[in-house]
Amino acid sequence: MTLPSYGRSHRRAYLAFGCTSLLTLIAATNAHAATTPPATTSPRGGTKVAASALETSQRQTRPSSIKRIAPDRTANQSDGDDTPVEYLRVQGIRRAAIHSPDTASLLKGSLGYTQYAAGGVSSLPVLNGMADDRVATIVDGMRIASACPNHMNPAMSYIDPDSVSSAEAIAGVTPVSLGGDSTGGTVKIERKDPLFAAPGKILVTGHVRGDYRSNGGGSGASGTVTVANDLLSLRYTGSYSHASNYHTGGDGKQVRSTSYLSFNHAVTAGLKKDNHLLALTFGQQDIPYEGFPNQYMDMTNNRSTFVNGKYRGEYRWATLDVRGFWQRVDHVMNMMNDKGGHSATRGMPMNTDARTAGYAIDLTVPLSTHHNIKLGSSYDHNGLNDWWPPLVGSMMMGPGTFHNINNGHRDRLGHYIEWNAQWTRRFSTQLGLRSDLIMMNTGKVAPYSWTGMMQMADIMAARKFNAASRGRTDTNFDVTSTGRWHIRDDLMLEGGYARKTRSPNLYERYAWGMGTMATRMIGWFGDGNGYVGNLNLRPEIANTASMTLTWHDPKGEGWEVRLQPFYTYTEGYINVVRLASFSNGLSKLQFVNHNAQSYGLNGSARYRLWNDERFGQGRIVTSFNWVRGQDMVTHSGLYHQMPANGTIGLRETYQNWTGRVDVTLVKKKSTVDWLRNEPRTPGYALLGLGGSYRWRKLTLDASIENVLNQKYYLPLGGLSLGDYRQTNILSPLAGLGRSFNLSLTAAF
Ligand SMILES: [Cu+2]
Repeated sequence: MTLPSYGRSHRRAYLAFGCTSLLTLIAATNAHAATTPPATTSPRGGTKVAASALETSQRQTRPSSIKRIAPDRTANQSDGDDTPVEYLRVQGIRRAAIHSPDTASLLKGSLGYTQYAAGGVSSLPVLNGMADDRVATIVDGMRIASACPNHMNPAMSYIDPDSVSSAEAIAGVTPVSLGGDSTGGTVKIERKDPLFAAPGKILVTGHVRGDYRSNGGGSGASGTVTVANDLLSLRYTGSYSHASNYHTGGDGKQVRSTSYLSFNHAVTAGLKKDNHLLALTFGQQDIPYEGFPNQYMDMTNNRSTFVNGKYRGEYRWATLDVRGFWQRVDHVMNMMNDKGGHSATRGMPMNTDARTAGYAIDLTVPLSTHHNIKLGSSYDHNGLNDWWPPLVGSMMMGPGTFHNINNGHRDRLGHYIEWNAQWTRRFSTQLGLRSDLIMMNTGKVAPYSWTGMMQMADIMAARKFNAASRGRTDTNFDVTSTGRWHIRDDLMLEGGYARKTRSPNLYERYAWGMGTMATRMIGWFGDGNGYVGNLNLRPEIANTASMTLTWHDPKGEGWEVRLQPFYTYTEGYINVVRLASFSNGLSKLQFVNHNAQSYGLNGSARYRLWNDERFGQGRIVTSFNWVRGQDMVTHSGLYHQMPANGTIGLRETYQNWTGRVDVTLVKKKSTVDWLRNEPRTPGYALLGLGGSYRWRKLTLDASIENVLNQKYYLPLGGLSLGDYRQTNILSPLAGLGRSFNLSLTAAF
């Protein structure tokens, strides 16, 4: 459901296609600035949450002041734009109202989007019930796979929210240009582009921000500074965030293994000449520790270094985007104190290192005023080693090293062609074809010992695995076809079909251990079960039909109602079968292909209540999501399906003040995946209050989360394994109790 909005001129028409976020770059190349459509133009059906309004700042040559943008919609947003601008947006700075240091939380409120709990800065995306690897997560052009058997370091954990210029989640029927090798949709996060000064001037700009959250004593700080002339730009961005364990509502119990500490640094150099822009970012992230409340392990160190380059050129006949990147991740897991701690003889060391490198080339060629073609080629190499050093004196974990993935790699070569056509002023179509070649292999593995009686299950499994042929090549084809019809001035219908394919990840194919302990170390589901890979897995193919009906105020921004039903039939959905039961009632599971279906309905509505001089502007905003998923073989519910839920919010803007009241309602989770022993969780309602005040270049935001201090359990949170270790009680993971949050931002 993602057709671009069309501008009025030819120039606009073709520029608006597809690559929305990159429009910020064109804006920076002044030759075409005058004809550039608004950067906030967003593909329909997806929801783009602009974490900042940098786009606007780039069109101005003096981006140093904080400026309020009309809260409903910016005046220059195009007719069909669907961006729900629910909070005050501040230039170049993340929305003051977002207090979470987790980038995945920027997408909250997008149609069909939820996230499931992991570490404090590492939650995982879910779109229309499709989670994690099923969602193509592209961070600043980099498609990064989690380098961990528990997916502790997913793509969005590598960028802090303050560095983000736009975050976009598009469920289901996504354009082929936005990534193959996924079935659930795309999450696209863009880093802020370099800023340049007006000719003959020097620009020095930036901001600092401080954050405090009372629950868990969370704190954070971030800052950025840019020095630029009209040709060169240099920017440094740094951030840190920290929290201790948080407490639940009600009885205020501590939720163990929820503390973390994280540091991010990035330097971006930009070069702009005429219609060409080059940006090079070098960054490093350090997470010295991060607890995972629903895993047996914690992250005891994660260090990532990356280089990411992008070039955008505007030519008479086409627009060219080229990206290249390299990333190295060194990841260490063990048990933090809540889980018993670690030393030379205690805990369980597990190491992973990954190297990712890739490129992406996109070429947009206008054929006529009403047609354009987009062509693309991309390649990612992902190399992975996963080994578990021995524990001194342990019979179970020694005397050798356990090689879980030995020199594994997963390479992806993708090509696509996308045709956009504007048939009449009110009707446009998009047709896309894509092929992805996925090549995977891994070397021979080894258990802790080839002779120990305690490791017999793993010894047998390793022998079998080493004897098997392990190289796999998948040839995947995707198709997307969508249409968008503006039936009347106040009514728009978009609809389409997509066939999307995802190949298994390295662990789904190559996790080979069969011993209880080894299998429990595998799994990114937070469910406490053990997982075994399957060399015979096929790619899963999702067929999705979806439409979006938008009924909106024909003249202005007074109101809008959107409804989005969808249906997906997945051939060979990668699900599980039970191999055995553990003594605590949890299961040893193996990945298998089963057909599955999911369907649901997303909706949102907003209405302007008042808009005048005396009372400012007041609005009511609501959203609703419902999804069901079923395994057609076992007839179990699919895992990680959020129960019906909705939000109702009230927003008030008066001069420099904004206020907000939010109620979140979540129904009890009664449809569960019994194969994975998914817990049922009761329904709940949460109240949130917040307000911001702007004074010159300062913005202060204060809010209270979970005002009534309700105790509730996260429907997608899995089991509270950090607590289990101490209490021997298996319970669902509880959510955050009341928290007073404060942030102060100063721009210069
Ligand atoms: Cu890990």
